Amino acid sequence: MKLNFVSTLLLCAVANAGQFDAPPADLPDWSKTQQFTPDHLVAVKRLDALAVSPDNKYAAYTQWMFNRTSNKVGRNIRLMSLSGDYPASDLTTFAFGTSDTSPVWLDENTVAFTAVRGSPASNIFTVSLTDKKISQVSNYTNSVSSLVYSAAAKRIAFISDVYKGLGVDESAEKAEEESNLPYSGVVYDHLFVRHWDTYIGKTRAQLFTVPIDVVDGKYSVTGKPVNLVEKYDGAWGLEPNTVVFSPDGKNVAFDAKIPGREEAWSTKADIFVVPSDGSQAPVSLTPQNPGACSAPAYSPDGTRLAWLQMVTPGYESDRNRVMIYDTKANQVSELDMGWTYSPSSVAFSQDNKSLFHITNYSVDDALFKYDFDTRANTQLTQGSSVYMMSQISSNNVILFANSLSYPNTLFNLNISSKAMQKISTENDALLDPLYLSNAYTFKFKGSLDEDVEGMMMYPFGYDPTKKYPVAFLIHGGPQSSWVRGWSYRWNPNVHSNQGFFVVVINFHGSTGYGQAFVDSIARNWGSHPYFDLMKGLDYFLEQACGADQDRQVALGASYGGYMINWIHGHTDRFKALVNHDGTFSTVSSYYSTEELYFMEHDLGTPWIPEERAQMEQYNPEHYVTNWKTPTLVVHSELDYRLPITEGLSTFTALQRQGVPSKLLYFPDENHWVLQPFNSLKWHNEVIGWIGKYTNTTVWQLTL
Ligand SMILES: *[C@@H]1O[C@H](CO)[C@@H](O)[C@H](O)[C@H]1NC(C)=O
Ligand SMILES: *[C@@H]1O[C@H](CO)[C@@H](O)[C@H](O)[C@H]1NC(C)=O
Ligand SMILES: *[C@@H]1O[C@H](CO)[C@@H](O)[C@H](O)[C@H]1NC(C)=O
Ligand SMILES: *[C@@H]1O[C@H](CO)[C@@H](O)[C@H](O)[C@H]1NC(C)=O
Ligand SMILES: *[C@@H]1O[C@H](CO)[C@@H](O)[C@H](O)[C@H]1NC(C)=O
Ligand SMILES: CC(=O)N[C@H]1CO[C@H](CO)[C@@H](O)[C@@H]1O
Repeated sequence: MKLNFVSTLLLCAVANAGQFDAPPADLPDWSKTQQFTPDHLVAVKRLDALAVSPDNKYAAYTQWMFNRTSNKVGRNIRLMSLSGDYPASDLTTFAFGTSDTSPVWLDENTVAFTAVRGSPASNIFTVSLTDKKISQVSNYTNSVSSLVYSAAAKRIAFISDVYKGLGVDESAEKAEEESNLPYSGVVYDHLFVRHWDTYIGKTRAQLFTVPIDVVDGKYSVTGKPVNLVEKYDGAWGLEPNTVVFSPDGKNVAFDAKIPGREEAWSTKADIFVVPSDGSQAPVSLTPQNPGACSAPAYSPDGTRLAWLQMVTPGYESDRNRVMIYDTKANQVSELDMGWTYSPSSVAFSQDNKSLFHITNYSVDDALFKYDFDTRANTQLTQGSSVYMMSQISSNNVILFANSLSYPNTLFNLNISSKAMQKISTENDALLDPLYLSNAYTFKFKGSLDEDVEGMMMYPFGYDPTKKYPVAFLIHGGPQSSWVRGWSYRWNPNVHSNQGFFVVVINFHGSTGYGQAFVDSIARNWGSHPYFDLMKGLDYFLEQACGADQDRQVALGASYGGYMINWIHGHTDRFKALVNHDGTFSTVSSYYSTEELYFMEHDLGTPWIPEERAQMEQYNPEHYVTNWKTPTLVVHSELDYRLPITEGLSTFTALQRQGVPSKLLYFPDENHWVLQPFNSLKWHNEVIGWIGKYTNTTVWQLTL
């Protein structure tokens, strides 16, 4: 049976009267604008890891680059002066094949970072601002990462993968012994067997601190690393995530998932505090909370520790409440910000009087400032996704933001005027001449008679007298959102630049519209979202006479790939489909995925009869006999979230029924295609597929 409740025989409003007919004033002069292609996408310099100096005069950050000729990547550390014209230069020399990362300031003249640089593993190095001299500080044989420094503690914290009861170097020795065993079999007695893209071995990413001081004029480690979580009295293997020192340096706070037999179906993650010298076991501040806690942050005066807390057991997309712990009174209270949105990170202001937070809000990941006294919650940024921030003065914040039209870029935000001054320029020469739209938003009545938001982009060279094909992109998650943010994987501007209208819909389940909207997708994967998607696309077509209704294609990954299979069983409106790492069967994917809590919350547990019925109700596998639309399937071997068999099953159903189809397989990618050349290949096949079925000439990979 087909649920063809959405008409595909729509007519656009009277020509040139629709909301999306007249070219908006901010479209470029096409004769002076070039196409943004996947070649540009992989050439973008990726900026990350912002660290501001203790005197707020400099910012250090990492820069990643790809050399297409040698197929190599590299990463170095850049330095920007925050006074004057924001000049930036290399702090460590860039070289393809090397990676300097995790910059932290030890003092006003010294940045520590991790690198290999000829040492036996990834180690701690320093670079001096005055002479750019690089010194090796640690010489461990086991890699360290994620540096955090406290001048008050004179300790540097890092993460290293170690065996139970073994230290950093001892773990490298043990790993060497294990790799020389004459057999390869590994025994498991509980889940996880694998996670994301890795089989679980015998090591865990544990948190260490090591004393560090200036000896004979240079920074040296002055003791042995101490494992801060070794004394934890629960199941072995606590893996700290966000790590922060208390301002007095005495303690370290971190969030960590509770390890043990229930790991695969529990989301419980606690906030812990531990002495920074490891002299006592970590203590949980959230022992009774069954959900996930994250993102701890101390106030500069050390009187409070804030974090984010979900309360529903097993629900990874529950609302993040902001919790405030009074460190003296030893009391926790929830900060009621008067809404049901879900911040993803928090930071106290320098004067301890407000809390900055980054929150999905409509189509942005926006920076907000909550004032404790007035209880005002002020949105400071718009049109972008804020990624990292650091307050440098009472009225200024340095932040990384990205949007649909620019990748991660540094800005100086004036808090009172909310003006954002762009201060990094690494990608200007590459991107300035190109068509990069920040999209146009629209709203329509979707499922449950509620407002649903979407975004659209105009095709490159848009001429209102012509017709263009439509690329309909469907987000994954499903509890995430299309935002005005940059992506190296699903970048809508790639499609608009190939001559497509691009349409995206934040269907029920999307974040950024309050918690009830997020919650509504559970056990409803094929209903509200499908209705919203079809309704939103129809709305767009009514408003855009230039959109060719006979040349619509739909693409999606993960849940978006589930939805492609679901769409395929329920409508023939699309000329072609692209399913990347999508669910084939809600039942088989339960048994093969790693994070069972997600499946159990969203779809149910297959051996509980009424939940099985819900899983079956929205199982795309039931509708494969309806499949007729040419479909490209993309799946990767290291995808343990939705394993390769889901993609192979989809391809089997297509091939066995004679539906035009192709499989693009990556042996060395996970749920995401990350390697730049694989990204180029991905784009070649994906754009080639939708180009072929819409009679559109598109970009092709050239070697
Ligand atoms: C990229 O790699 C090629 C081949 O190894 C080399 O000739 C070229 O100089 C490299 N480009 C840069 C910018 O380093
Ligand atoms: C680091 O240790 C290696 C042996 O693992 C040694 O060969 C090397 O000289 C040491 N480097 C430094 C800078 O201490
Ligand atoms: C906030 O805390 C820091 C660190 O203790 C302190 O230097 C500063 O004076 C405090 N500011 C206010 C306004 O209390
Ligand atoms: C920030 O904005 C305010 C209000 O518009 C203005 O008075 C002030 O000069 C600005 N500060 C900076 C550093 O630009
Ligand atoms: C495909 O497009 C070309 C020009 O772009 C046109 O000449 C041709 O008729 C089109 N073919 C179909 C089947 O629409
Ligand atoms: C686009 C998007 O979904 N951004 C963020 C929304 O918030 C969650 C956490 O609540 C983040 O994980 C997402 O990256």
